[in-house]
Amino acid sequence: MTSRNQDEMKRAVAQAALDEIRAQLARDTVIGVGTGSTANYFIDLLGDYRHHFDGAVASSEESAERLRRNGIAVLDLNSVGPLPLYIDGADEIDQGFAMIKGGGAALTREKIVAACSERFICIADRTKRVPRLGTFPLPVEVIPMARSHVARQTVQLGFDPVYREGVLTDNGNQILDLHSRMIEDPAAMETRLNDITGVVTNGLFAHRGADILLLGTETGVERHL
Ligand code: ABF
Repeated sequence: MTSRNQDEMKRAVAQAALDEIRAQLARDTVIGVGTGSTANYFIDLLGDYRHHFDGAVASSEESAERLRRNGIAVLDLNSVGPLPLYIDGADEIDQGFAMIKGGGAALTREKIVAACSERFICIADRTKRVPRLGTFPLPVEVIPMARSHVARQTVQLGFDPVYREGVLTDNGNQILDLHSRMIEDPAAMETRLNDITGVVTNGLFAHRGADILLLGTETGVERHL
C-alpha cells in the first residue's frame, strides 16, 4: 500500500528519469525497462517518446505488456545485445547503491537486463533508501523441486524463509522471501545465496548495483551519483 505522497514521489522520479535519458533516445537505441509501480509511471511517460527510439527490453511480462500498450516495441534481449540504459525501481537501496529487488517477483530478468546495461538508473522514493539492507524480505527465485532444500540452507545462514504461495515467476519458478536478517556484506551474501543448488538468483543487486539514484522526496527529486 502506498500513500498519495509516495505515489507523487514515484511519479516525480519517473519524470526525472525521462529528463535524464531524453537526449539519449535516438533511432537504433533500445533501452532496458524494469518492473513495479515506479517503473510503470516511467513507462507511461515514455509512451509520448515512442517515435524517438527503437524499443525496449522488458524485465517482466507485465512491463512488456504495458510497454506495448504505450505503443513501444518490445524486443528480445538476444537480438539487441548490450543496452545503453536500464531504468528500474528497487525495494531498498543503500549508500553504496546496492539494492534489494524482487518484491514484484521479476528479480531474475531484472538482474539479466541490469547485467547487459551500461548504466543502471534506479528510480525510487525516499522510503527505499536505507543505511543497511535487510528490513525488506530478500526474495530468492528457486527451482520448484529445490524449494525446501534452499529454505533449509538459508536457515543455516540465519534467515527465516517464507514461501510466497501462489506466485510463479515469468520463468516458471517459485519465490522464497528471506526475513529476519540484516545484510552486513551485500556482495558476499549475493554470492553465498547464489551458490546454493536450486537457486536461480537472489534479489541482492550488489555486484551490479545502480550507477545513478534518482530519489523522490517531499521537496523534490535528488540525483545521487
Ligand atoms: C521492481 O519493482 C523490483 O525489483 C522491486 O521489487 C519493485 C519496486 O516496486 P515499486 O516501484 O512498486 O515500489 O523494480
